[in-house]
Amino acid sequence: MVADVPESNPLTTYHLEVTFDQSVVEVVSVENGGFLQGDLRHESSNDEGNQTGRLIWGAAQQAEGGVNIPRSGSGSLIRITLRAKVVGGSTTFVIDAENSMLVDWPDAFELGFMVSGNSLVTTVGCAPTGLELFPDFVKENELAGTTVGNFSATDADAEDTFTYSFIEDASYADNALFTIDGNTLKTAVIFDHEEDDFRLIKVRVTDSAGLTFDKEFEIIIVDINEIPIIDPIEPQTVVTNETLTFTTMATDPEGAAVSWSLGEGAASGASIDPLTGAFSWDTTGFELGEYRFDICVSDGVYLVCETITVTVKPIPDPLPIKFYLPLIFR
Ligand SMILES: [Ca+2]
Ligand SMILES: [Ca+2]
Ligand SMILES: [Ca+2]
Ligand SMILES: [Ca+2]
Repeated sequence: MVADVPESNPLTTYHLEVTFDQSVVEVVSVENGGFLQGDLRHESSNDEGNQTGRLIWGAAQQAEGGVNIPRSGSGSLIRITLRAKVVGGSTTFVIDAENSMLVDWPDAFELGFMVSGNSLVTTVGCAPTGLELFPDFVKENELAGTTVGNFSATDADAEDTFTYSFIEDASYADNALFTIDGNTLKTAVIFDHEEDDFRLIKVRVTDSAGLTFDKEFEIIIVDINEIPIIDPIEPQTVVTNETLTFTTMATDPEGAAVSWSLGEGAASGASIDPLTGAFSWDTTGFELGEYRFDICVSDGVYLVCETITVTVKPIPDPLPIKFYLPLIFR
């Protein structure tokens, strides 16, 4: 509200009582407009005004010791910041002409308050201004349908409800790897951290009035230590009294260095190089037959074993000597 004060009757202080419909708007703050440089005296708080629909405020421009400093000219007396409580409502700020007054102390005088702009306030919905997801990560290897986190919107309209949806699917192919259930983001596939350590989605929040806010999210795919994978080992055959050798291979999904060992019950004389996976077994003194070995590999956390069979077979017979005799026909 502005004051327009004549030179002949300058202003020292004012008292303002104004009513509004507290079901339509609420008062966020009331500040000195600056025309009077003094203490803004409020006789009711914002909260009280919001409950009763009546604000009672005033200000006085005085020097130390209460000496009046009247001011003439024009300027803003008070700045009231409002927030809509309903969308599409309206209320008029009505100044109580009987109780409100402008004062050049000690003589009160009547002077009309003027409202800058329109004292009729109409409310409109505000678009959402923020969109958050918490948490925003999910572990790899979790089943499809696992909850990632919940969306929440920032919106000045206290009563609004929100819907969340994927947008720009063509540019955000990873949208298809998730679903939105209410305000919850869920997985639609099993993720592999080693394939991609994050996924990019774009989401829109739409408020009750159809106003929107869009935001891109990086969903972190959290690494889980997975077991090393041993390359398939074929069943082995060795001639008795000879030494069997072969080399095993394994890969760890995290790329960890692996170490090899033989499980319990391995035949004596058998060994495997912890670093290279080179297996060796001297079968001297062992009977013919089938032997089993557990070939094990560790990534430092998980130990994985594969059972292989080794057949010790006899020394093959020497090749038969063949004679070729001429056939004589008589
Ligand atoms: Ca809104
Ligand atoms: Ca993986
Ligand atoms: Ca992993
Ligand atoms: Ca691993």
